[in-house]
Amino acid sequence: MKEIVIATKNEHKIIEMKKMLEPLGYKVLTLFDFDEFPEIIEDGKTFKANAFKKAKELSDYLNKIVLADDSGLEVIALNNEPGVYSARYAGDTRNYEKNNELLLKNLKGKSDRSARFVTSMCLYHPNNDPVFFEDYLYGEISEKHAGSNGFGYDPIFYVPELNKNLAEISLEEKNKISHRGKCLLKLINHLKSK
Ligand code: ITT
Repeated sequence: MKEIVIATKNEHKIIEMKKMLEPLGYKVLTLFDFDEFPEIIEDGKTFKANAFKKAKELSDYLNKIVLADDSGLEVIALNNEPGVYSARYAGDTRNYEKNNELLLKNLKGKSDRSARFVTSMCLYHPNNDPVFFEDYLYGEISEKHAGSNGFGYDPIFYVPELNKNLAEISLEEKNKISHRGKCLLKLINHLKSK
């Protein structure tokens, strides 16, 4: 069986990514399978730099093919914040509720609420050049929370075409339109062409 290691411990991402990679016949391993591996410090200035760092460090350690994803939210009226700091916008620990509250507070009174999710992926092969993919989901930050699916900023991210917030749609629907889903599709097409 073909094997791919995804460089994450984010359980929501793992579910989203497994759902798309397993039907292609991949055995998907995650950082949970290599618990001894130390936490990777995401100190890059761009999503791409972080994705590369995560993929390279883990691949160098395991000598396996690694896929790393770095994602986040860019809000136009906040000079593209929280950006690469999306996970720790409201502080050091990953707290989705606090992050959302802070974002809504910082956007209070602003008329432009447009935003986009970004996913940058790096596929790192021990013997080949790294391959990069990127994709986006455009929308708006809503005034209020809606829905309980997904994770992170999903409850406050409004998708105009669906007239819904991301947390109101199913995982299948999210994967069809999301930054990560579309990015994975690019990756899958690349893997199929090999
Ligand atoms: P790993 O680095 O271990 O993969 P992470 O949670 O830190 O997990 P990222 O750095 O890629 O993941 O993402 C940063 C944050 O961006 C994440 O904690 C969420 O708050 C937000 N985010 C990313 N993708 C999202 C999505 O599809 N929906 C909602 N929020 C998302």
